[in-house]
Amino acid sequence: MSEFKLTTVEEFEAATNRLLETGAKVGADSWQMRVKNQTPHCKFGEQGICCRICAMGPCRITAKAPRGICGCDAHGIVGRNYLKFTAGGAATHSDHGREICNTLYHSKPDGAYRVKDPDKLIRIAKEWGVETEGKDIYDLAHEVAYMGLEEYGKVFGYQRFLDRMPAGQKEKLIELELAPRAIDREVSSSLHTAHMGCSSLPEQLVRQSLRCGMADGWGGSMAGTEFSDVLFGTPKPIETEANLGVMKEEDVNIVVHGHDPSLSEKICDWAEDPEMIALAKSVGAKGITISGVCCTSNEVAMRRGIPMAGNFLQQENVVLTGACEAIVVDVQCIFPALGPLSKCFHTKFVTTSPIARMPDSEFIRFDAETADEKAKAIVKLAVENFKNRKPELVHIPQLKQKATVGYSLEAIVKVLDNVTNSQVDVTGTTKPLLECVTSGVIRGAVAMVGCNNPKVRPDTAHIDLMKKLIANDIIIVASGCAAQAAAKAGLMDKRAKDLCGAGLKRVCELADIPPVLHMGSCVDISRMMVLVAELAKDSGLQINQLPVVGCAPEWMSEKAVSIGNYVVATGLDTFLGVDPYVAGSTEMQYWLTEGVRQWTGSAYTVETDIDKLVDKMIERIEQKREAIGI
Ligand code: BF8
Ligand code: SF4
Repeated sequence: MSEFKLTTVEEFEAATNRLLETGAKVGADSWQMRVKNQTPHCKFGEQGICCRICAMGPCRITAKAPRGICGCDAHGIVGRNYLKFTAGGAATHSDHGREICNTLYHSKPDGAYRVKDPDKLIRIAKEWGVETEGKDIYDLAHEVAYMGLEEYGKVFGYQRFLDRMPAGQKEKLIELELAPRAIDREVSSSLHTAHMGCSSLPEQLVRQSLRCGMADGWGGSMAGTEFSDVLFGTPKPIETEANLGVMKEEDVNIVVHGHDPSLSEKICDWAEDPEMIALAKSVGAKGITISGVCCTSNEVAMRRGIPMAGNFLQQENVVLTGACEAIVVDVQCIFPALGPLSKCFHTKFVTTSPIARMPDSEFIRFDAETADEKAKAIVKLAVENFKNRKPELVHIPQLKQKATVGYSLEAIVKVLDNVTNSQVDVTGTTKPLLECVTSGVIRGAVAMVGCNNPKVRPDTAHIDLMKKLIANDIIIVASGCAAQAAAKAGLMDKRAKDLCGAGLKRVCELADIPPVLHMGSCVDISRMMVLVAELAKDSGLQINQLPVVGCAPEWMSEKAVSIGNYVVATGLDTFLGVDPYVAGSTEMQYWLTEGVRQWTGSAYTVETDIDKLVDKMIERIEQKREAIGI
């Protein structure tokens, strides 16, 4: 086995720079150039103090003009902007979850979508009080999927998944008006609260932001995760590779990008079809390689071992290799830049959802009923495009790392069962993990999530933070583009255990795991919520007492703010490396970083100095340990 070495950010950047040279040859635009054009950013927007929610404005707050025309002050404007930002994110994740419920509702024994994990379906059905005895698995799937869809518009009551919380927490959230009702209601109610002439009181704007986030985390995202597992299988540890070097010059390269596994799973199925492989050979390729970008990549990596070409700010790079026959997208985090960029190469930019239509793309509408036919057509289109490659533009940076991915909650519980020598039958609980934490072998855990953002040197914050945390015996569960940063660096290679402190290294050896556990895509942060709920139940503590924190050092999207709100509302302190446009209001800063603690026992910390951010996290974890006497 070759010697193990992490890939550095400098190596990532050298590879990108080489690709940008190709881009320059063909006159391609890049995000690096657009950042320069957009900098410096508008100060009003940056501080959140520009309001244009009614046509008397736009109003901008300055020392001379401390109120908008309606009299709203900076705190109200920043707060309303923050709530609208949250609503955008919660709507987006939740609509993804709704699509998955819809796909499950259309599953058939002989159809494009089948139930791959019937045990999980039965577990959820029982949890929801559905009779399962003697029922056909597809009848059950349709019944549970329908109930899942009803969670979006239920007339009364709260999200069903809240019953997974430790005793008393749901009731407390109801009392505080933080428990999410119907998912769509929380999104609508947020837009109503933030409408002209409604709330301008920071306390209420923050309260509704948390509640709306909770509708995402314990509603839409959780449905997305759970029913994706039912349809496509609950992830188990699986080997894969990460970074642009996973693309193969001799193959037809199809890159899947976006979020909903309903599309990417079908593209993967058809890329394995003998007829398609024969077609690829007939056009001069050796075969077909699928790789992924962003969360859809996480989805297919953890269920099928499909390699990860990269994360958010690497999406243009896959086209710049000159070896991408098609980049196939569904929804979210897709740069409209991919349209014009693809036109500089032979790449087909295929959009598939009416939710995400873009200029300069080929639109092939994808849906559950015609999934196979459409996926086959897309794969065929890519294969036939191989002959249009311009060999002089082809350059695939030879950077990649091995990664073990697929640590669903179920998988984590299973692998950690091997760690303790406890005589008690602990199978199926988080007790082995708790024993590692209480004994101090592991000091705590960090949920590392989120995106890339040009405001932070891409991937540096993720990688530097993770290295320091694991060296301090803090285990990491990662999702989204944070997970891909770790995989590209090599932190999901089991050999990265040598970078850990002695305690975590021992756990990694005994359980045969890497120190950074890939827990999936961004909707899968709901897996992390169930994990902490289980840890709390098994330890007899509240979630907010656990030595666990959340961190999004390079976040950029509305979804990330929605996530942050539900992670805080669930009880975990959350550390951000990018300010969520609240610098313009001391009151909003107070509510997010201190005020919410009276409700949830947790709050945000915003720190753009990454060294300080990691030290603050470690300090918080140690404080939590001390408070519970471990
Ligand atoms: O949902 S981490 S850049 S890909 S928003 Fe987007 Fe951010 Fe990546 Fe997935 Ni999540
Ligand atoms: Fe200006 Fe008030 Fe209208 Fe906002 S709601 S644009 S602050 S008048």
